[in-house]
Amino acid sequence: MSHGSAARPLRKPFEDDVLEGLRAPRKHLPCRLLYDACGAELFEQITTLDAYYPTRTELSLLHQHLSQIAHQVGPEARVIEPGSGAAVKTRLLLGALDRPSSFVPIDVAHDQLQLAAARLRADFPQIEIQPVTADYTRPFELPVPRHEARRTLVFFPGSTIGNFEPSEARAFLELLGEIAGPDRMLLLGADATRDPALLIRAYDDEQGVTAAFNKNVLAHLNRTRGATFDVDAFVHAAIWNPAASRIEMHLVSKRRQIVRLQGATITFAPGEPIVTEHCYKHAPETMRALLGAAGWRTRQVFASSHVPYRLWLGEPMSRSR
Ligand code: AVI
Repeated sequence: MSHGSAARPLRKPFEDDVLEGLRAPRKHLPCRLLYDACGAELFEQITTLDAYYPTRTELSLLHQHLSQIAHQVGPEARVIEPGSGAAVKTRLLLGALDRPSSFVPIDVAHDQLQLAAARLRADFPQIEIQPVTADYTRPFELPVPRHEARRTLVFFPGSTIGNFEPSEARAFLELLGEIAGPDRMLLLGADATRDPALLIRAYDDEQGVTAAFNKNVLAHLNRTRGATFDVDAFVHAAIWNPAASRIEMHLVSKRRQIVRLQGATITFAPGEPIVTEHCYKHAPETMRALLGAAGWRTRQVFASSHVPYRLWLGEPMSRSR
């Protein structure tokens, strides 16, 4: 049984990249800053919005295809989920699989993770629930399970793979393969939508929830690092970049202003943006190639008939069928 650890961080240490990003010619912040407790709550709200199609599309795909997925995964699998959050979709998965042996939710938000784990233990008493508090892009250890599993299924839903830069995405998928061991499978959600109107509606919703989610980054830096951002002096913008096939989340400075952070002074020109997140939209051929480069063969793809959102079921390159 493999219970490996991620040996190398995919992203820079937290301290390095905040100031470095704000001093760069194209100002940017690491997207993980979006997900403090307040940001995580706002993101949960986003997932319930009518305009934010990925969550409901993925849920409907899971409902439609879970029995087939469960059949392919087989009995007594261990499931690991990086960035599990409230683990809503996992419940569906665990309920559909044939006697899963254990579930390893991995998340930085310790309290939310423990709460989700307690709820899962109550609802699935026969499954060993082994939460791991960790930033899954950094080195972490997988716990040793009580019972040997027949296979490890990595569950990475929500199109979170789109928030990785392409080289990071490849390294991350490769790492998941190493951690999960030779008898592994992957169930991944990915979005390929390229319709600007649909995208802008989803990433700049009328209710302003995404705007609040984005602006929370500045409040977060004020709270945790003594930064002096005037949050109301920035506006949220979602920009579709067709050449890079990504939505870019921007915070645009309304005026010339100076912000202090960790002894440094950052100057903003009127209209100057800070890029806070990239949301890549992977065309199917791009995703297939990305998975292949990371050592995963595509075993099956489940596509929505409404929007170009897909669930990808992967297996090791070398596995014979
Ligand atoms: C978490 N992630 C998959 C979301 C996305 O769609 O890329 C983050 C998000 N950003 C703005 N809205 C949602």
